[in-house]
This record gives sequence, C-alpha cells and structure tokens, in this order.
Amino acid sequence: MKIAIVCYPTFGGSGVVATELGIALADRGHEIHFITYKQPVRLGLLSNKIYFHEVHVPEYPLFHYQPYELALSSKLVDTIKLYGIELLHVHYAIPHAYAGYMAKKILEEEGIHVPMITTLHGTDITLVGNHPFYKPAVTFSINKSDIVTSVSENLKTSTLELFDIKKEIKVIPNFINKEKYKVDFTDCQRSLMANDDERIITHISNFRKVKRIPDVIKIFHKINKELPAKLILVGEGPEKENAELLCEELGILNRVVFLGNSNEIDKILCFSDLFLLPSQTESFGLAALEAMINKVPVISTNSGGLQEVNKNGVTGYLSNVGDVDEMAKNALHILSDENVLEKFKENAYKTALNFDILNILPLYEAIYENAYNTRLNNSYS
Ligand code: GMT
Repeated sequence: MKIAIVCYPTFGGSGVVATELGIALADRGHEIHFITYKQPVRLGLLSNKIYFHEVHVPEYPLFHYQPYELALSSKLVDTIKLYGIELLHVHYAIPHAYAGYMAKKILEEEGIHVPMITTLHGTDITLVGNHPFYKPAVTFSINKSDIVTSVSENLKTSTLELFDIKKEIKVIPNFINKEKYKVDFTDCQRSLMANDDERIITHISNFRKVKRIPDVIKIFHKINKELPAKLILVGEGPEKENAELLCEELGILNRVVFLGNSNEIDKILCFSDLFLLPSQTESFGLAALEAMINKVPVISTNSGGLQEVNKNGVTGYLSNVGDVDEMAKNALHILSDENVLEKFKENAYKTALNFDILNILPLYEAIYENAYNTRLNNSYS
C-alpha cells in the first residue's frame, strides 16, 4: 500500500512512533511518504520504499502567523496525486487531522478518495486540544477521520470525556522494536559515565512542565544521599535551565550529566540502572517502554496511561504525582540489593516484549485495509 504519514519530525513521542511505524511498514513492503516540515529525527537513510516530502511555508509580512495548515494541506494534495497515495495516516490531531481532512475534501472534488486515519497521542487531547480556542476544530477533525486510534485505553477514556466524539476509538498501544535493542551489556561504555560503585539513574524527555523535572532532581537527590549515584538527563526543552539551577542549589551539579537530545538513547539506557518518569500526566510513556526494553526498571507516577506500561512492583513502581518521598523510597528498594535489581530488570524486559512491533504492526495493517476497502462509503460524510 502507498501510505502518507504526517507527523512532527522532532524528538517528541508522537514523531518517534510515527517514524518507527513508517520504517517498519516499509520493511513489510509498503511505500511510505513522510510529509512534515523537517526530516524526522529518527529517520535515517531514505530507501526506495521511504520518501520524505518537506512542507515549506513561504513567509509573507502581512501574516502575523504563517499558515502551516494551508501549506500542509496543499502539500498533501500534490503528493497524494503525484505518487498515487492510497491512505493518509496523521499522528497528533493538531493541526494534522484538520489539514488532512481539508486535503481529503479537495481531492474528492477530483474524484480521488483517500481515507484518513488519525492517531491521538496525548497532549493533543489532554493539554492542547482541550483548550477552548482549539476544541471545536479538534472535535470536528477527529469526528471526520475515517478511523481514529489512541495509544492507550486511558487516552481513549480522556478523549471521550473531554470531547463530543461520535467515532469509535480503537486502542493501538505504542511499540518498540526488540531487534533494535540487542546490545550486549559488555558493549556498554558504562565507565564513561560513572564509577563501578555508582548507580546510574536516567531521565529522558522534552523538558516540558508536564514532565515535572524538579521532581526528577528531588528524587535523585534523596537517592544520592543514601547511595552513590549519577543522574543522566537526556533531552532539551524549556525546563532545562531551571533544572540546572536546582541542581546547583542542591549542591549536586557534579553528580548530574546533561546530555541534550540524543539519537542513541539505547546506548545510554544500556548502562542505566533506573529510569525516572514522574510526569504530571503521560498518555502512554514511550520513554518508559524504551527504558524497559533495555532492562531498566521504571519509577513513575500512576497518572494517565502509565499503568498500562509500568507494572507496580513488577517492572518498577508507580506513585501519586508529586510524591517524591515514596518514589525515592521505591527507587532505593530496587537499587540497594543486586538481586532485587536483577529481578526488576528481567521483569521490565519481559513486559516490554508484549509491546514488540511484531505484535502491533498487524493491528495497524488491519485498520488500513479496512479503511481502504470502505473508503467510498465514508467519502461523503
Ligand atoms: O510531551 C511528550 O512527551 C510528547 C508527546 C507527543 O505527543 O509527541 O508525547 C505523547 O505521545 C507519546 C507517544 O504516543 C506518549 O508516549 C506520551 O505519553 C505522550 N505525552 C503525554 O501524554 C504528556
């Protein structure tokens, strides 16, 4: 099948999921066309099955805001016609579902019927899409999608609570590719980061407020009082500067490594002992799953869809948002005993295998087929 994928090209979870899905679909023989404003960060070399089409937004001084949706819709129309694309899959509702629907309608005028799948990722529903200034347009474009998927049961429930949704929402969880994470521990360059007697604790995110970075640092501070440890912070975002200030204030700057964005998180997770994700909310928590496939237990909050990924007392522990004391206590329980740590590591890995792409890809392929076969029925709605 010829499939166009619209996503954010950045390090955010929705872009990562969209890119990895496209790569896996291409491996299965589909022809994939990524349409976005920059080459997706997880997309390596292009192949004869993977194309990238850049959306350009010409600047004009009259515009206070440059019309990205308009440029995206036009790019979709042109690309779909040029390559005979049969299906459109948009990741993150804002503004992709809106622009996708417009493209679909323009194409229908020319007798071209392309079904649109919209995948909801989290903040497009819980933080941004829910804002009154966006809500009518987001509700409309979700309802006008041919098929709507959500990355967790919890996100589906929130979507139905927050919006007036007439469409069925199918849950297709996020995934990892276990083949990509076959690094042997002996290949890990642990000694670059910490001494042998130090535990390595990691956090990876886009450093937005929702990630509660101060909690990451406070939990680490409490752990570090009890046992020698290093904190590795991976990612860039608005909260990074405050994070550095807090580390300085607590006198732990020399125990914390700020690594910035990385395309080699597997190499970092390979030598990590524990992953911290104390988010305010997380529709799924892809970063936690990526930790788990690297045998890293997770200390997280119990908010959003995290409970669907991190299993309390098995792959790590879950606490109420802001309960840094309990999170530090649970972290110490895991880190203080080699046998306990090993058990959690093994459990984390085994649980992550349930989310292997080989289990998830057929679910997407089935909805693509269904959407394609029923495309004419839905075109006039
Ligand atoms: O804030 C982020 O983590 C980025 C955001 C996104 O939409 O790119 O992530 C959301 O989608 C991910 C992939 O489906 C989920 O794993 C994250 O849990 C979700 N983030 C939130 O709900 C805060």
